[in-house]
Amino acid sequence: MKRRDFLKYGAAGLATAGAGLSPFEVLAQALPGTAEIKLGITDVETRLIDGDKVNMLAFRLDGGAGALATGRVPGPVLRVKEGSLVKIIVTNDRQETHGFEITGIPGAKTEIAAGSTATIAFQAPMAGTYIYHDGHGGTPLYRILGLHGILVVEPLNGTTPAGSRTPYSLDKLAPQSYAAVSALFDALGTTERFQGGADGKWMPAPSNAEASIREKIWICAGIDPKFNALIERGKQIASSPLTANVVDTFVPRYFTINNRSGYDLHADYDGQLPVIAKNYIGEPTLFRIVNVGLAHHANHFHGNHLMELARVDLNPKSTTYGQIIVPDNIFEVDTTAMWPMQRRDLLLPFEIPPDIPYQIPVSGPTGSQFQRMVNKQAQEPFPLRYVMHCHTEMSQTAAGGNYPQGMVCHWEVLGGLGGRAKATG
Ligand SMILES: [Cu+2]
Repeated sequence: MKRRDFLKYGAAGLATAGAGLSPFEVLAQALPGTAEIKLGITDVETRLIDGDKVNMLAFRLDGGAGALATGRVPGPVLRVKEGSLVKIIVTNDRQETHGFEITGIPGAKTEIAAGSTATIAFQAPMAGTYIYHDGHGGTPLYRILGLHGILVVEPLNGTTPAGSRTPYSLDKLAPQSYAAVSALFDALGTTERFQGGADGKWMPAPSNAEASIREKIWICAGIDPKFNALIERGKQIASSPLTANVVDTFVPRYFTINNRSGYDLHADYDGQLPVIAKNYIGEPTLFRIVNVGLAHHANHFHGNHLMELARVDLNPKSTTYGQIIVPDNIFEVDTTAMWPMQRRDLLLPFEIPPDIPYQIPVSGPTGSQFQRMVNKQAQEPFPLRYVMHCHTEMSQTAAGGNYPQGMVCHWEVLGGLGGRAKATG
């Protein structure tokens, strides 16, 4: 780490630096853990939904496998523990200067000259969802060309007194938010609405995985090919009237989630960041959704309401501007507003969809009752597929107007309550 970077990071509380130890090592000794991540900035070719190909800028992960090693849009999902010391080393393979910063973590920002390497170090803040991206020159140019990804900060103490896992450090939340989050996650698996017992609890993704069946990452964006045409391998992106005024000249013709549109989202292939949630009733699933594009989106999930767990305060006049807000009143929503650079965590409960009729009398915990979608007793054939589409109508299109090929996909109920045990047992 450059000394300059360390000073930028802030040396408060580090006055006791021991002889022979770098500031990084001293800080590392005082924290619960360290993480060192090596990224590269490169370019890749991407095939769009209509078969057209465009060049994109991409992050690659040193030590990653497959597409992550050579470069992928979005960049690798990085997972670190709250409070740990994180060191990110970025090598710029390109011919122009790039930047690297993490939205929501002040000071986590650097510049990387063509062909060189730079490092940022920071203490991982409050658990939640963060965006890393290239905001070089204060424009979104390189971000929309592909240089974006998610940093997930995992909680140090995310377990409620009753033993339910949550995505947040409960002791860092205000008392009302603590109560609301614990009440929801404790209710999972234990009530008539949220059934499933121990299997009905939320489970975080493993720390060494980008995502999991119970934790999805969705990165919303848009592509305007006239900007992608500026990228040539081995050549510098030249300044032009286009690059000088990105926001006014960017006209998205493709709308993407994890860099794919429409039909290309119906299944996940090797090397892609998974999109589609496929679970059984009683298997709540967390969605970390961000918008790195320049258009507003309003993602609507059919079939279940989602519990809105966290968002970023985007009001510049607010005292909590830029911070993650875990509300003290968790709203149920079916459509979630995603302004540019918004980040939201939402829980899709995988509860019995309300459009499935009550039919089968069973004896339940409170005596005889009607229960729907018990495994193998469903009134509907599985899998049930429910639409997810963006209510900003324009963004359901791709290739300049093909509907429905933009920000449109689905989520899937594989089977009824207890179905996974039966399917695997
Ligand atoms: Cu809708």
